[in-house]
This record gives sequence, C-alpha cells and structure tokens, in this order.
Amino acid sequence: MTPTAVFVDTPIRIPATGGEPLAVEQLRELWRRMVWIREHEHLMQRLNNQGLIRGSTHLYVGSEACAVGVVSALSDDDLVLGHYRGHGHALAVGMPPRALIAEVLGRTGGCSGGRGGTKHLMDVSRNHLGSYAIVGQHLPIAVGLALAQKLAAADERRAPSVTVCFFGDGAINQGASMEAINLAAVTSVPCLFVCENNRYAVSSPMEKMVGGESIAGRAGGFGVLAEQVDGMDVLAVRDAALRARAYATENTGPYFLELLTYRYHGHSVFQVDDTYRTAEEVDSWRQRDPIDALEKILIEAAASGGELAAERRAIEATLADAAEWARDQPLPGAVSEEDMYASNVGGLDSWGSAL
Ligand SMILES: Cc1ncc(C[n+]2csc(CCOP(=O)(O)OP(=O)(O)O)c2C)c(N)n1
Ligand SMILES: [Mg+2]
Repeated sequence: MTPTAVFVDTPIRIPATGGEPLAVEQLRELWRRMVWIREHEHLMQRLNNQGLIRGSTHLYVGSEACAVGVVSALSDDDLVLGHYRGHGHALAVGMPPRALIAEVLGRTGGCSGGRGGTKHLMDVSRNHLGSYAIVGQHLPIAVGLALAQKLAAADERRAPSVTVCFFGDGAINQGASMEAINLAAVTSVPCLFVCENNRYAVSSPMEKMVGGESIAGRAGGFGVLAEQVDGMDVLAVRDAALRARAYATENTGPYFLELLTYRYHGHSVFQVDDTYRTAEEVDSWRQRDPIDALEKILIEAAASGGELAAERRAIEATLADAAEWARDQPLPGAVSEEDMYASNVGGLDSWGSAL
C-alpha cells in the first residue's frame, strides 16, 4: 500500500533570509507545495475524464511557481485574491484538499458549500478572499481591500499588510483592470498586482492582443513600480514578491509583477484543440518546468531522487483519498438566504469596518 502524505493546511511561509540562500528543508517545502498543486491538477483531469466534474475546470499545471513563490513571501495579515484558474492559489494558502476537491465536485464540504464550484473558491480563515470568474473583475475589489489595509495601518489597528491580486494576461485589456491600477497609484494603496502572463487568453496569443512593449510597462505608465520575472523559477518569483511586499508596506503603495509563465494544458479541460500553438513551443516551456528545476537543485543539495519520487506518490495517494471522501459528500440543498450576506462570512467584517 502506498503511504499517504500530510498536507500542511496553513499558507506556505518562508521568512526573508536577508540574502542568505534558503536551507534545504525550505527548498523542499517549496518543492512539496508545488507538487501538491501539480498532482491535484492531474487528479482534476482524471475526475473530469470520468465525468465527475459538472461544467469546466481550468488547470494550473506549469504555473505552480507563481502561486507558491508569491505566497511563500507573504505575512499572516496579507490578503489573497485569485482568478478562475485558482486551485494553485488555494492550495498555496493552505486550503485543505478535501475542501477544494469537494468544491470542484459541487459537494457540501467544499470551501464554498459546493455552490461555487471550481471558479468560486474562498477561504476567509486563510485570508483567501475569493477566486473570480469574470476576467478582471477582482482588481477593483483588491484595491478596496488594500485601502482598508492602509487605513488600518495608519491608525495602528493592524500592522502594515498587502493585498495580492493574481490575474492573467487577458485581464490586462479590461477597462476595470486599468481603472484599478490607476486608482491604486493615485490613492497609494499597498496592492500587489500579480499578472500570470502565460501568453494566451483562451487561444488568443498576447502578441495579437496586448499593445505596447510589455504588460509590466503598462503598469509603469500609471506610475506603478513594475518588473518582469521568470515565472518558471520559484526562487526568482519569491525574491520578487519579497521585494514587492517590502516596497508596498514601507511606502504604502502598489507594486506590479508580470510573471512569465505557461500553461501546459488547454485553456480548460474542454479545450482539446491545441492548434493555436506549436508542439515545439509547449515542449520548450516544459523543458523549463519549475518542479523539475527545483528537484535538480534538491538532488544536488542532498535529497535522493527516490525519496522525492516516493513523497510524490504519497501526495498522489492522499489526494486520491480526498477525492473518494469528496465524492461521498451530499449535494448542497436549494439556494436559500444562507451564506448570502456578509454577516455570515466571519472575518470580513473587521476589514469592512476599517472603511
Ligand atoms: C469579462 C469576461 N470576458 C470574457 C470571459 C471569458 N473568458 C474566460 S477565461 C478567458 C481568458 C482569460 O485569459 P487570461 O486572463 O490570460 O487567463 P488564463 O486563462 O490564461 O489563465 C476569457 C476570455 C470572462 N470570463 N470574463
Ligand atoms: Mg493567459
């Protein structure tokens, strides 16, 4: 029987080392969390193939370094919002796999009671304030939360903190996104915009969709400090997120990261036509796989390949158990007023009152 693994149901956090290299166990933690995400997504693909997921779902395979690298650099008061390709962000903040899988399967026991599904994940207890299905809709929400954080820090009700908003390259052509970035600049709020630029919005290549030299350059046009980062390198992402967070909290202002990444699978599990990109292109990104790259570093630093493979199998087994559990949960009842009002969503009130 394959041994099972224990998921650490708190956000992955690795304090800044002041430029010192991370210890082997810390590198292993980053690797482990990326593997949980990768294997979770493989499981989602299998559940979809078995017809167990109603509607679609969007896999995060290839971009694990983005969620893990950024969340590892945060502090406990920081808030996170994601988009519909959101399983990776949820696992990075520590959402238990059972709650995530049950949600994707539309079952009670899911993080949103099984009523939201794959695109509407939320875990207020872990400062995950939602994944959003409408492209670009959540950037204005993130700016509002960052304003609440600014006010709470100004009168010393809370330590300075940031709101992190993950979104895709497709969101950068939405008017609401541009308005939000501008508003963050003029109101000077600690919002960390994280654009996961995987080069495509469904099947539209960014070269045909995004004018200007770069997405980071667009943010720069609003006067927001911005950088382009290798989104396939978890250590580079983490370093950039540490810089961004330090800037945002010390200066009470926004920061923008454009993470250059890729999705190995189709836009959603329904997109089987891959003719909008070449096999060579997909392969060239797979060669730079973030998990393989870190595995190489770990093996050079002491870990044995066999030990890592065994841990990966244990993670896979635990996820399979979680899926069994989730499948046995009842479907939610008819929609009622329950869960409709903020007073039922403990934790948000304290941020709301900052305004
Ligand atoms: C306002 C809006 N327009 C269109 C859609 C349909 N849609 C869903 S995902 C998507 C592409 C978004 O691409 P991107 O932001 O690059 O994210 P990725 O899927 O690449 O992670 C579109 C157009 C939507 N959900 N919302
Ligand atoms: Mg994209």
